Amino acid sequence: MNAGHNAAPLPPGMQSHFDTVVARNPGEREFHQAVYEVMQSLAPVEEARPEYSQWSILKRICEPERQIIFRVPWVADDGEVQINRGFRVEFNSALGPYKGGLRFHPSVNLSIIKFLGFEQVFKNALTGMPIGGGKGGSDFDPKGRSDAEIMRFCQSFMTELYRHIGEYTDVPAGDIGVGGREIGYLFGQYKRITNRYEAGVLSGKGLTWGGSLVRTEATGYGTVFFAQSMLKEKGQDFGGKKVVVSGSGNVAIYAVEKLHQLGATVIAVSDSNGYVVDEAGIDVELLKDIKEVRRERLTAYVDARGGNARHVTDGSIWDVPCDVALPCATQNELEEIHAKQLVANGVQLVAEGANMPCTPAAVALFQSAGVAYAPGKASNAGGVATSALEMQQNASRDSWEFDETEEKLEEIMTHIHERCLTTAEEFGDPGNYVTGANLAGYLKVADAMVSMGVI
Ligand code: NDP
Ligand code: 2IT
Repeated sequence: MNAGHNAAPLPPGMQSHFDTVVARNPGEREFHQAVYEVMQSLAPVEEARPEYSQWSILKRICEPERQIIFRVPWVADDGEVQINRGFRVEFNSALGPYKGGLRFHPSVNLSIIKFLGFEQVFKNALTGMPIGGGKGGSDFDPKGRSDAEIMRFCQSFMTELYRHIGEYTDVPAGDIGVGGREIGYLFGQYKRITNRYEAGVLSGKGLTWGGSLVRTEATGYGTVFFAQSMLKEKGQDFGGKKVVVSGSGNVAIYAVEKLHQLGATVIAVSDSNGYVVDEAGIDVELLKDIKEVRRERLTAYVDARGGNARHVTDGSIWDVPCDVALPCATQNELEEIHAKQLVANGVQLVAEGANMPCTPAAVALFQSAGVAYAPGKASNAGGVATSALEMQQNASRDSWEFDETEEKLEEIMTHIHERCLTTAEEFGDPGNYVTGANLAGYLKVADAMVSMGVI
C-alpha cells in the first residue's frame, strides 16, 4: 500500500520498510503519509551511506524514542467534569533535547502527534540548532471556553506533563490552539509544581518572563523570508505580487504582516468557517485585534472593515486567483483539486507555513506544472529556530533586541534555503526543495545516530 492521496510509488527496498511502519502503527494515516513522503526522497542516501542500513537508521528513525499518553481531567465552569487525552511523543534526541509544539484541537490523536513529531525531527535538524524533535497536545477544544477553563485545563495538563520535560530533556512550545496565554498557564503550573524558575523548559513565553522578541512573529515571517529566497532564485521579489494566505492564526497573521512590509498584497485569509476576500489588502492590525484580542470569527473582520471585503462560505480559499499561495492553517488543507485550480489561475510559488498542508497529489501537481514548491519542514522552520534562540537567551540570562533577533531569523531561513538547494543538487535532483529538505535533515540526524551507536 502507499500513503493514500495518490502518492507516487516507492522504490521496492523502501516499500518493505514502509509496509513495516504501517503494520506497526495501524490506522495512523497522517503518520504514514509523513513517513512515506520522506521515504520517497531517501533512495540516493541509502546508496551513498551503506552504514545507515548496517545500523538500521531508517527503522530506528521511524520509531519514536518514547510515546506518552495521559488522562487530563478538569472541571468546566458549569461544574461538569471533563476528560481529555494528553500526548507527548518524544521522537528523536540525537541532536539535542526533544523540541516541538503542543497542539490543542479536537482532531488531535496519536497519528497527528506522531506525524508532527516525525516532521519536527528533520525540520529541527535543518535549522542548524542543537534540538531534537518531539510534539504533543490534546484533543481539548479551546473554542468557546472561558479563560478560567483554559487555565484549569492547562494546569491539569501540566500536572502530568511536568515529569517528562525540562531544559535538557524536552522543551515544548505552541502550535494550533496554544499561544502566549496557554504557555503562561503551563509555565506557571510547572514553576509551582517543581519550585524551579526554569525558563528554558518552555518556549514562546511572555516578554517579561523569559520570552524572546520575534518568537510570536517568527513562523510567519520565516515562511515569507524563505519564499523571498525562492523568488530571488527566479530573479523576482514580492513587489506587486498578489498573495493568498490560508488560516488566520499565529502563522498566517505574521505572514500577512511581513508580506505587506515587502510590497505584496494579501487578498484573502481563512478560518474553519470560511474565507475573507479583501482586494484592498488584508488589514493586519484589524485581523490581530479580532483573532488575538477579541478571539472572534472572520465574519467580524468583514463587519468592521466594510468596503468591498466579503466573507465566503462555499468553495475554497484556493479558488481565489493569486501569484503566491501560503497554506498556513492545517494538514491536508490543500488537495489535488485545489492545486489544479491554483495552477489554472497562474500561481507561481507555494510555500507551506503549516505542517503538511498540501496532499502528496497536490505537491506532485505543483512540481509537474513547474510551480516552485517548498515543504513546511523547510519553509516554516523559523518558529522553532526562534524557539532555539529563546533557549539560548534563557541559558545566558540575556535578552536580545528585536532587529538583532529578526536578522538572525532571516539569516537562518536564507541558510536553510541554500542547504535545500545544494543538497538537492548534490543528490541529482536540482531545484527540488522536497528532496533537498528531506535529505539535508535526514543526513544530519542519521550521522549523529551512527556516531552514538545502537540506542
Ligand atoms: P493557530 O491556532 O494560531 O491558528 C490556526 C488557524 O488555522 C486558524 O485560523 C484555524 O481556524 C485554522 N485551522 C486550524 N485547524 C483547522 C482545520 N481543521 N480546518 C480548517 N482550519 C483550521 O495555529 P498556528 O497558526 O500556530 O498554526 C497553523 C499551522 O502552522 C499548523 O499546521 C501548525 O502546526 C503550523 N506551525 C505552527 C508554528 C508555530 O510556531 N505556531 C510553527 C510551525 C508550524 P479556526 O480558528 O476556525 O480553528
Ligand atoms: O511546528 C512547529 O515547528 C512548531 N509548532 C514550533 C515548535 C517550537 O518548539 O517552537
